[in-house]
Amino acid sequence: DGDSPDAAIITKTRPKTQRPPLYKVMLLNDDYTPMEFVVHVLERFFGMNHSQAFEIMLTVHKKGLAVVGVFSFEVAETKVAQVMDFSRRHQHPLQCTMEKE
Ligand code: TYC
Repeated sequence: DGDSPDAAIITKTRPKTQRPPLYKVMLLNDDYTPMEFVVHVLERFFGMNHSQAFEIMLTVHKKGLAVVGVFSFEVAETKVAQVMDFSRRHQHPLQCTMEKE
């Protein structure tokens, strides 16, 4: 009789896409690690070319820290361990940490 509106109810769902959490890997500044060593670390473990690596190293030097890459948990953890191990073996105090994005 016209008193129940028959407008279609939109029930289409938009399932939440599950993305794995990402982790920022950061390098911290210190007063002792040589600039060239940091540049080398960025080239070796983060696949940067020399000028990218130099630029990021200077950002860390001036700002105190910088994000050097964003990775899955496992990859981030490996990068941090590699940088920490490499720095320690060369007796530099360079610190590398990760943080959930
Ligand atoms: N501050 C260091 C120096 O003057 C250079 C440096 C840059 C150290 C970046 C650590 O993550 C770092 N020799």
